[in-house]
Amino acid sequence: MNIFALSSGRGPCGIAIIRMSGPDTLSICKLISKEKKIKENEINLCKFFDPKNGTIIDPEALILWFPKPNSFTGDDLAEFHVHGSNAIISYFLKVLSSQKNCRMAEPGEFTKLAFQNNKIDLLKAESIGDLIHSETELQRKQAVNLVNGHASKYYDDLRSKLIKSLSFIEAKIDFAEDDLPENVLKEAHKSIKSIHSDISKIINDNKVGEKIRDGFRVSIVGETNVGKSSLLNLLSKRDAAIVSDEAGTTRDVIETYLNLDGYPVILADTAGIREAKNDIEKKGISLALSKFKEADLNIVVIDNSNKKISDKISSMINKDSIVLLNKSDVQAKENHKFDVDAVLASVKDNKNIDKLINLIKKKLNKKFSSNNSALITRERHRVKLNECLKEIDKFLKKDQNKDLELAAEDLRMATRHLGSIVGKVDVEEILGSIFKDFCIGK
Ligand SMILES: Nc1nc2c(ncn2[C@@H]2O[C@H](COP(=O)(O)OP(=O)(O)OP(=O)(O)O)[C@@H](O)[C@H]2O)c(=O)[nH]1
Ligand SMILES: [Mg+2]
Repeated sequence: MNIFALSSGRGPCGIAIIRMSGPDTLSICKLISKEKKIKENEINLCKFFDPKNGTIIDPEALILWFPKPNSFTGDDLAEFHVHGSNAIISYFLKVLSSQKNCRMAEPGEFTKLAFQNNKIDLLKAESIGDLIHSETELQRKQAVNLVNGHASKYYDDLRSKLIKSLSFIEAKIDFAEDDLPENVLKEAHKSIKSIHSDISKIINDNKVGEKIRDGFRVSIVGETNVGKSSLLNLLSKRDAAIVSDEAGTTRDVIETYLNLDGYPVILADTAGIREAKNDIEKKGISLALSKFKEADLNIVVIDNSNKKISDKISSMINKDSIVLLNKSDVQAKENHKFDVDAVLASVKDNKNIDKLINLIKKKLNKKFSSNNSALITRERHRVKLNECLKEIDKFLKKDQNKDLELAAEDLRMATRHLGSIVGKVDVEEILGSIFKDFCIGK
């Protein structure tokens, strides 16, 4: 079967790229271009025709032809660069779909083929997906690291170490005592313990990899009328929330996804904290408090012209919060001091908001910095690492003198779990879930 898809965005655009992979790629290239010879790994300037009636589809186009196995998918592959009008794209796709054994690719199918043909491992396949979907600089950097295979190498090395220890233990089972050096088991144990500690470190990383992929949770909290919704609107550059001088305007949680100077952030505006007068207000305040609790960082907004800060608000100021002393454009009645990070600003005049953004970035950076060479970017990796740890724990608890064979089985399981992160085993079950999020043409 041959697959094809529009790999670039929809038109109209300068150039559209249509990709095709499969055994008949070259013959189809020749058929639609009427070229007798297509140079491999080179750019071929050509025209494209409808083979049914000779109509010119595009008078000036390109074919990039990559014979297998040195192509992205590992199968024969071609890229057709055509002018990016919707009419040309539709005509071109229609011609391809009318060829024998040709069908539209499913989302991520080119990458899936690359994986099945051993061109890339699972981590790389996932990271290509992340790279395509990256919206902020931090996400792009993380995906580039993964595409470059740093994490794959780290997991592969850990797995090799585990297999080596396992082979010592199997040798101990298979051979008589005297044939093996005395401390073989001890060494294996030591190595397994160090693997255990390495994996634990990766797991206890504050979920930084997943946060970068999905967004850091930042909540805006404070009393009513202090300018919380105004801040959300300013940061998100749109009127996402209603702003008014009526106290208690915002009753629900309003969330927006932002690229905050390279940082992916899910910003939540919340109802003002106050004595609730009715059930709806009560509910709104309780939602605000739960957003406060689940946030990675809170911006506690205080009206600079207010005299007193309530106990409830004071209790919300902690190491995971930044105080935004808002309305610096009006006269302050009190000189508020805080022992956490604070910015005196005016949302109305957009004054010192850059300072606030820098502080948000600094705090997120500090809280989520990690020295690990492998960052967990998906729940799937976390689940596998936890399962691997569980098996190692089981192994370490067993009496090596009595249960060596059972202990070896624990290690075998641990190796499998670790291997399945990069895709060495148990592949089929996880394939579907990974590639379904891809776009068609990748
Ligand atoms: N002078 C001044 N007024 C501001 C500033 N920021 C917001 N305001 C005004 O303060 C009032 C309340 O603003 P909102 O953004 O609705 O405040 P809020 O905290 O969301 O209020 P609730 O939703 O009721 O909790 C509005 O009239 C805003 O225009 C500021 O920096 N300076
Ligand atoms: Mg509001």
